[in-house]
Amino acid sequence: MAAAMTVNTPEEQQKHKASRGEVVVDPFSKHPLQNRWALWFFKNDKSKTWQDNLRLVTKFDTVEDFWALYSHIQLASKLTSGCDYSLFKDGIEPMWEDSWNKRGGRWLITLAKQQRHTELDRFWLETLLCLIGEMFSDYSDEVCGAVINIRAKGDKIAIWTREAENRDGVIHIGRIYKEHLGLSSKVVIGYQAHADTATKSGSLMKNKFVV
Ligand code: MGP
Repeated sequence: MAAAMTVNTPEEQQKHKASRGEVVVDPFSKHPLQNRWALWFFKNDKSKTWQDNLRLVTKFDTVEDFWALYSHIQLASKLTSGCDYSLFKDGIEPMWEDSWNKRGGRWLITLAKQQRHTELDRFWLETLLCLIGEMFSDYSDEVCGAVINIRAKGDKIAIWTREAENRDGVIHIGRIYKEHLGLSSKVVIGYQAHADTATKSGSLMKNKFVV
């Protein structure tokens, strides 16, 4: 007669090893991110208000769930014009009106039309990794999120920070961001306060800072 077999779950096996003082590396555990993030999608339907066109897709807080999501959704370059993705810290809505954004602004990367096929997806992935990897050291708390706008006139990517008057923080974030994108020192990027963006038309936009 066959002996009765004890089938332990992986969790039970880990506990048993730990109780014997063995070092346990849990192959099933995911790697937590410092923050939980929410991905939003905007699709331009002119019959609706701007806010009604904005939809929460999902939230994640581990490295593995980030990659699962990233590989599941359309690349930004494949979206139709008028669409946006936004990635914001959980609890912050991707709009100027949110209390975390209203005194803030954005480092804006404006792309030429042809860069959609050469740089856009790389820049956006790099932006996402800067956010979830908390790449801005002491100033990572200043970061609210990032937005990519797919537009026929030229795509845009921006990192939104919460306090446009925090000069040191804003400049630090801008410098590190530019470095991660691999932009040459000849390329100048500008930071604009949301309060100005919300009230002025594109060509009159004034940069508060540049790096
Ligand atoms: P946009 O989508 O940020 O850029 O803003 P786009 O389409 O390139 O247009 P441009 O004006 O920068 O050339 C387009 C419009 O969407 C704005 O003029 C607002 O009417 C609206 N909008 C954009 N944002 C980010 C917000 C927001 O945070 N709150 C509200 N209420 N409206 C917004």
